[in-house]
Amino acid sequence: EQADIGVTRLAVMGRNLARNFARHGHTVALHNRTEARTQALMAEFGGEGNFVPTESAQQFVASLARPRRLMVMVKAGAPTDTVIDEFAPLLEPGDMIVDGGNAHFADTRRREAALRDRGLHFVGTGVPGGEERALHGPSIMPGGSAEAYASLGPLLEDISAKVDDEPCCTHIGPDGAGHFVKMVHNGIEYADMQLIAEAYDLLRRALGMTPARIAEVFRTWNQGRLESYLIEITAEVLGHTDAATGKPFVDVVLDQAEQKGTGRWTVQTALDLGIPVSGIAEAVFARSLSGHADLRDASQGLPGPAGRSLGGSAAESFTDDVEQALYASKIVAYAQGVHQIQAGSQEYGWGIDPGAVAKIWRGGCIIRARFLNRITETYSGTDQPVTLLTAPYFREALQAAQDAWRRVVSSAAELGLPAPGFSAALAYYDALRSPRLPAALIQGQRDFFGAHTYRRTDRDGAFHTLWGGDRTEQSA
Ligand code: NBP
Repeated sequence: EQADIGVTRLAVMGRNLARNFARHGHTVALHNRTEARTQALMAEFGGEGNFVPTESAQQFVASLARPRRLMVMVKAGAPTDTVIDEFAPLLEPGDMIVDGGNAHFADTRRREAALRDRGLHFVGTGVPGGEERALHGPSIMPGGSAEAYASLGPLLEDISAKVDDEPCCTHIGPDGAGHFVKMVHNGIEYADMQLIAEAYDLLRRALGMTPARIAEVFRTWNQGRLESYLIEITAEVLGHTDAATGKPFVDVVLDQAEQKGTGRWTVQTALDLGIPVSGIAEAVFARSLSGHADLRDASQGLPGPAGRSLGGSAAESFTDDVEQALYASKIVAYAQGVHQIQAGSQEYGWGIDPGAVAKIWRGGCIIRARFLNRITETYSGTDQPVTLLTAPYFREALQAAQDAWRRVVSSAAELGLPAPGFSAALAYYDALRSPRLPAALIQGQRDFFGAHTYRRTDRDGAFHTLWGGDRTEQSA
């Protein structure tokens, strides 16, 4: 029997995606460099569906129905090129290689162009959520040609998460579009996690609440508009007690956050595109700051308003205020992420629909949330806002939240508690609202020291003032 699709490299992700295809009735060819993994999968899960185990690249390729659909689940980076180089010579025009690893979109663009020259399709596909989602239905973000999606899409949609019976998989756009969107998804995930962590820290240190009590607060929030996977698991983590010590789990974990790099890529790419993703950037920096043990140790003696906490009426309403600040800051993080997706789409001619992206993020990924429906709604009409912030639903939410949001940011500053995510989000919001920005002064400074020229509000053209002379203005 010829297989509908093949999966090569059967580590946790490849193995679970292969099982997911098989559970949906597809015949799946299996291949791995070390054959023991193929045998282990067959021994343990061979009964779940139709598998075609193979022992060599040639046998693997021969087992696939044409046009061949070959999914590569390899460690991102050089190994992906190694595996592509292994298979491309064995394939024929019209065949497809799907890379479901965490590739950088620029690598995906390069690989797609190289394989297109050989008549092959290359589909760089974002697959978030880890091994559990790979088995039970991830959100899937494929990039590549429309022709490739026509053949592959139905299989990917089959194995994707479903929300309201709709697949969390859509054709994102050509070449690197899928991996770009997956990258920004991860950047938003960083921001979302940082904002939640700040909310926890403020409740703990400003109000003196215990982790168990804060877990209850998060459980309550998860019944409302903040309902999301990350809020849900936050309550689980905060409610967990360390078996060895009997202490709250969160108190025995070393407070140095790690990262694999997709958040960093999001910010690096945003810098290249000139897109202000300050909320996402603060989240990446907050992780790196946490890891600088030497810097933090050396700073322990620095003065601050030590030991103060909120009291009286401010304390009573603070929990609700933090919920508002969290929601408002989250809206800003998503607005920034959507802006970056739009900028990437424009730069590379991808034609990405942000509403369709938000829709497939509603299930099968880490940032899945009730809230995403609102983003889909925003971009489904013809009247698309320049920024998510001015869409009616979000505008109203920000209007309702802003007083509380400001109280939280000022309380944090007064108490000496870091809230970089909340603060950066509020500064972004206020900067966008400002009719005039001090950027005018910066232009003046640049013209003063470097004759960099400036534009005027009242006339077209570029101008330079003779700062060192009689300060007359010249047309540049
Ligand atoms: P890994 O990324 O750990 O490795 C997958 C396979 O890569 C291994 O089984 C190995 O195949 C192969 N490989 C390595 Br390692 N070095 C190689 C090389 N130099 N040449 C050829 N093959 C090589 O597995 P994974 O955790 O299943 O992740 C697969 C992809 O999915 C990665 O890109 C990852 O970033 C992405 N991803 C992972 C998760 C997650 O939670 N794990 C979540 C989302 C995305 P072998 O067995 O034949 O040696």
